[in-house]
Amino acid sequence: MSRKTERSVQELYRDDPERADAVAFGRRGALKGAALAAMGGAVGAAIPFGANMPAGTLPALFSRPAAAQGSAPAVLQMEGKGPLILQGERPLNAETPETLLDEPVTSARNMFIRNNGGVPEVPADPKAWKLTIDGEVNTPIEITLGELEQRFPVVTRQLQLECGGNGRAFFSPQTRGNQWGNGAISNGEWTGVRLRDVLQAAGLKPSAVATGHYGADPHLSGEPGRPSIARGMRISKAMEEDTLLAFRLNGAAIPLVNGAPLRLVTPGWPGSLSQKWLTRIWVRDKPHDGPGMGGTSYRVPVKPIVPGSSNNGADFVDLESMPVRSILSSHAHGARLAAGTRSLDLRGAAWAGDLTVRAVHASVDFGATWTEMQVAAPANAHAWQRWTGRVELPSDGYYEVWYRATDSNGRMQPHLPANWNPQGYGGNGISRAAILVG
Ligand SMILES: Nc1nc2c(c(=O)[nH]1)N[C@H]1C(S)=C(S)[C@@H](COP(=O)(O)O)O[C@H]1N2
Ligand SMILES: [Mo]
Repeated sequence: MSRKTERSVQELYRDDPERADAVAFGRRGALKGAALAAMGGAVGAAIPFGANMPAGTLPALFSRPAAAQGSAPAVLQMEGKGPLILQGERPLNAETPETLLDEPVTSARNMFIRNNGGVPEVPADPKAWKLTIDGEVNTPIEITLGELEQRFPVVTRQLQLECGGNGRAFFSPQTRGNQWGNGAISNGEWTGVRLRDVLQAAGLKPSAVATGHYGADPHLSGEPGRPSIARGMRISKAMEEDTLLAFRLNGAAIPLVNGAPLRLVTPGWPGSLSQKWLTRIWVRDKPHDGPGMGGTSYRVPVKPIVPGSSNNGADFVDLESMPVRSILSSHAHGARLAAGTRSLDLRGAAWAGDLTVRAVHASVDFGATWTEMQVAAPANAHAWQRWTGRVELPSDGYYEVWYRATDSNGRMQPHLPANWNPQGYGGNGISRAAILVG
């Protein structure tokens, strides 16, 4: 069928889902007869499990964020970086396509980039980079990177680093910010010292309840000394053994855009707590109040609010441990496979903030039946988990691979992102990848 028809189905769903439903499905219910043929025409293939297609849901082929679609995504061109999806140039933001996250340990070149301001100059002597720890401590510390490495035990861990807005593009209505698909996630192997050890060396006062983080990146306004972002966390997270002051990634220097020469890695919590180009940790006697704190920033409603409504976030809470999510890295969304393909060997990763992943399931029949995948143990706490599994296909045609993970508390990714909030945090609905066979 023509491009025009594809566009009109897509547009109709976007503009008037009720009417689109009525057109595609007749009355609410399963796709049948002429309507099924029309939908098949729109996706360009027969739909073997079309009878299971849920009313009111745009086919995945049309519903992925524009940035993640095969059509014409802007691609990052940067030395040392792979073909990431460019989300914006000022500040620079780039997302990793799910298929580039097929590596068990994310390479530096495929690590997403999320900047709120500019990128600092390359330091002439990284070892001389200075970090200050002050505030509610007995002995404020000013220490160089070289001294940090000498003085404290050095550890290496695989750690998930996920933007608090990962999955934002799937919220409806649309929310403010980078329209990330599922690719604002990395699982690098970080080397550094534990923040805990350094805080203990400074000696926390009983009044120490939170941290505040500062980096050397210039604010886009050019105003000297104005932080582009300065977030902080409760002290218990700062004292966790996987919260690192990191100075190496995958055994090599950290790329400048990813925070060299020194950054926080606060795994499992919003990536904004992993301050790059780290210069100062201010230990606070109350929750930190820098840019990126309070209001609707990195905060989610306690009681659901009306999607699309405005809210000052006064009754919201900070998003802390990230919710369970999965990615499919073996097959690109929109992939076309050879006629006669009758099974798919699927592969991906899943993670769940401070928790672990208990199960991953995949469906190729619009959720009527689910196949349990094999989920590997994490390399260490706070590393993501790889999953693999096979699904069978009865014939050529249009399929959607739906994939969803369940965390160690038994919470499963919801059908659609829930708890809508104005800046689109914590959305972790089930993902759907369109696959065409033949
Ligand atoms: N100094 C500084 N640190 C920062 C940011 C920033 O803009 N400036 N962005 C944060 C956000 S929102 C995220 S998601 C992570 C992204 O880390 P990455 O760019 O290395 O992937 O860095 C965090 N640390
Ligand atoms: Mo982020």
